[in-house]
Amino acid sequence: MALKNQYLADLLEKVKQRNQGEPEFIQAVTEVFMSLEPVAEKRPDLIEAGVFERIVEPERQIIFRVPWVDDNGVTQVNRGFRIEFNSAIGPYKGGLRLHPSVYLGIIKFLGFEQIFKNSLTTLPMGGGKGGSDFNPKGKSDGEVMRFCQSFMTELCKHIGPDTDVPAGDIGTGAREIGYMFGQYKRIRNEFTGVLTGKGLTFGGSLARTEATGYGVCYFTDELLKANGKSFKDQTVVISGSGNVAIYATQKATELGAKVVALSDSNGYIYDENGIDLALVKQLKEVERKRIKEYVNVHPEAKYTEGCSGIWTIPCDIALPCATQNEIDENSAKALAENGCYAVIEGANMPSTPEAIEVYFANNMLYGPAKAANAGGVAVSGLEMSQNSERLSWTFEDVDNRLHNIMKEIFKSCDEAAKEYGMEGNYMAGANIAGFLKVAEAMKAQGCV
Ligand code: NDP
Ligand code: 2IT
Repeated sequence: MALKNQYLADLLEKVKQRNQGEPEFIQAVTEVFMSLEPVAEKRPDLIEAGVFERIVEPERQIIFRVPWVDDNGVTQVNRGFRIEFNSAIGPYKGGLRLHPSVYLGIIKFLGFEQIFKNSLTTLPMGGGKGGSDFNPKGKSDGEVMRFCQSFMTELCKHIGPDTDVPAGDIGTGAREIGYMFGQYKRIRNEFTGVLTGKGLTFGGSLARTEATGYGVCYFTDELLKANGKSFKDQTVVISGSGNVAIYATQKATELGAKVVALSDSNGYIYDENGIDLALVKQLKEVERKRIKEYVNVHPEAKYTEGCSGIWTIPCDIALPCATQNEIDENSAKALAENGCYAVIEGANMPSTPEAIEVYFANNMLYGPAKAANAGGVAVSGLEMSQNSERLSWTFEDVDNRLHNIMKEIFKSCDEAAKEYGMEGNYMAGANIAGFLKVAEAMKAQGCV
């Protein structure tokens, strides 16, 4: 599909020229521009103010060396990133990804998506993202700590509670955030809410751990209800078995669905009786083991090597919660052929553009990541509020606020899609609603 709006088509060409070798970033910008065509037609003032040009260029990109010593006394060197993409509506906010596949293009796509996601949350947060090509898998706690300390030794010069507030993402959980917080506090001599996803004994928010997965299900629930359906008695396939997948499984089950599959980067399990989540939590959160260990306890379940086969399991609803581009055209076709009618994204950009075309061609319900998975960063925003007032709210209070935010996000996507003549296209709705708030702020603040 090509852009029809000449202004956006020319600008996309420039973006491609300027960001060569970063296909994930180009993919994210292309999708947003496709949705923004009617906005560009209707709002020449935003073109005049240079908003489109400015929004695709990060405000600041920080790339740094992260040296650390492994358990054998050998020096290792990783590359650290923090992309401070857009601060029009609040301090930069977004997670830190620790995964060997991390390079500039991944962090830029994530940072770009974060601008619109954070805008949709209704909270005052700009867009940022960071991380490193460090692989925490197979490392000792000591190695992870030394890496995190070295990473923060540089990062602490650039962040702060009113400037830039990182959090978790793939490979960065409570352990890593704890080590990073400790190092920030030590170097800056400040106890502040500079990171979110902190431990509950040092400023973390109740329900942050659950927030992204729960939020995905609250959003899905709204989307299903608006289309005359519900989670009740539906068969659900969820990819991944990390933070987002685990709590999406929990909430989908609470809402009456049966989750039959989970995966990791090696393979997937299929349990027709419904996933035993207590076991998955033990394997993944406590023991840091592979998902295939599940069948040792449940021999009636089946483990298959390789990730993409999970999308051939018949289901009503699919919630991709692992990583980018995990559903390609063929996987999307397999989902459609086997009766799946809704795909709602827990991971960031898990569907390729071709997969999204398959969803639309088959009239499937499609909930885009930047709306559906915004619950994590929304509760991060609530953690910042609690840190500012030096109070902590109850689980119920945070969870209720999260639920209301997810309802609001669905409403904004739905209404923006309708207003721009694309009813039911929540991808366009999310992009338009997320963009407009940031665009108005950028215009009002002048050419900065
Ligand atoms: P975790 O590190 O907790 O879990 C990631 C899961 O995805 C693991 O099961 C992992 O398997 C799998 N995975 C990661 N990379 C790949 C890959 N290249 N191929 C196949 N499987 C892979 O991360 P989260 O659950 O936090 O994040 C999952 C997704 O959700 C990401 O896209 C993230 O950006 C997004 N997200 C996270 C939020 C949060 O609050 N944590 C908020 C919003 C979005 P393995 O263990 O084998 O690597
Ligand atoms: O992709 C995301 O929204 C996150 N990884 C969460 C970011 C945050 O600041 O909580």
